[in-house]
Amino acid sequence: MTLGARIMELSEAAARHSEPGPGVTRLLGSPEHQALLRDLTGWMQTAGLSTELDAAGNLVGRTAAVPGAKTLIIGSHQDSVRQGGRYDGMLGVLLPLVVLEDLHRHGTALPLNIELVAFSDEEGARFASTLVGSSALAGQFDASILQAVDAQGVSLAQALRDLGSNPDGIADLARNPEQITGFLEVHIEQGPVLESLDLPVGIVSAITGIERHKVTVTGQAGHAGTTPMELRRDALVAATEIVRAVDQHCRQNDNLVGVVGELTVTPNAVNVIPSRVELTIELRSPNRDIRHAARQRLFADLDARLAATPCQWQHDLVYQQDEVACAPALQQRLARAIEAEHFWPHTLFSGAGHDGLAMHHLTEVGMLFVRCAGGLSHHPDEAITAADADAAARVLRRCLLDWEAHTE
Ligand code: HGY
Ligand code: MN
Ligand code: MN
Repeated sequence: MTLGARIMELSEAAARHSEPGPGVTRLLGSPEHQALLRDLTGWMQTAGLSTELDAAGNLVGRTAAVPGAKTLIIGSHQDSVRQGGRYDGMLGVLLPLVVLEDLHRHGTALPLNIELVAFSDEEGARFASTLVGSSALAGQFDASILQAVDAQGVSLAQALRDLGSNPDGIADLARNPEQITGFLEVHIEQGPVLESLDLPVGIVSAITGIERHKVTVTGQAGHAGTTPMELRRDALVAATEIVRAVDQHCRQNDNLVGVVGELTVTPNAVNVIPSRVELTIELRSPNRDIRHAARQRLFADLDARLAATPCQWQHDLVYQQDEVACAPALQQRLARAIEAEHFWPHTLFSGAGHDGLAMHHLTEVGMLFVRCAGGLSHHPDEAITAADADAAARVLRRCLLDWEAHTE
């Protein structure tokens, strides 16, 4: 079986651990997540790795210790968005796993220690969290988010305990930077560039900066039949000003993208004037100064627009992370391996966020992108080919085998 075929086989098996419905929905601490952990532990052990479920819900697979050698962390996230695809995250766990399994089967020892990490939660789809597992390893974990609760009132701490992790130990997970030589993540591109260039893989130059705001628009509920139009304080009508403004500001700026991704109407009844709308604004840019200036302009515009309505609005910045440049040394390692496997080493920007946004606080970050069909992601139809999975696996294997040869 080729490396690519094995990767597709495991991806298929992992994708079954999902809530019912289109695509893959596997949220932190869920029964689906618990079931995946059982399979993943077995697959890692088959690949010759010793396994450990850590206090933050990360599953860590370690190669046999090489005395005196540093550790390269390789990994990506186990969790998904709601009704997402099967490769976002999991490809970055299963592809390296298959490469290590192949090296183990051939009795090939590497000149450095490898930690294969399946991070517990990168998407933050269940709690107002993100990068939970990677921020723990990077010593950046904010313990206050353990109190965050999901829609059913279950806390993040409880979700970790449901996994079999003890969140009390998260602070001890921070790795010693002296012992880490880098962090490599393999991930689907989630965009159209590699497909447009007919390339199976690419090298990431930088990961986008991101900020997220929670917004509440307040109006007044009322009878949808008897309340005169001119007396209404319709929170949803006011909220549409926000949705439209975010889209307009981002369309006018080549270095800015944004979305209102979540929107909840209260009381959400066919014959009641909406009294309250809760929504999220997310802005992304390769440059923090551009993003900050854009935020200022947008929020000034929104103040004016909402002042012209009979409703009030408030907003809270709940998350921000500046862009992260990938390390030139790791980019060069990937480029040499790509050329050694007879592909063109194209470098591209990541508009998606990744665990490297946390891991860069610990060590140098490098990313290898894999072509995905139509650039589609966060969608049930997310797809890659076995041939591209095989190409990326050969590039990663080459990069690891040549590691010593290029250590300055
Ligand atoms: O939002 C992102 O870019 C990533 O999928 N968490
Ligand atoms: Mn994602
Ligand atoms: Mn991802």
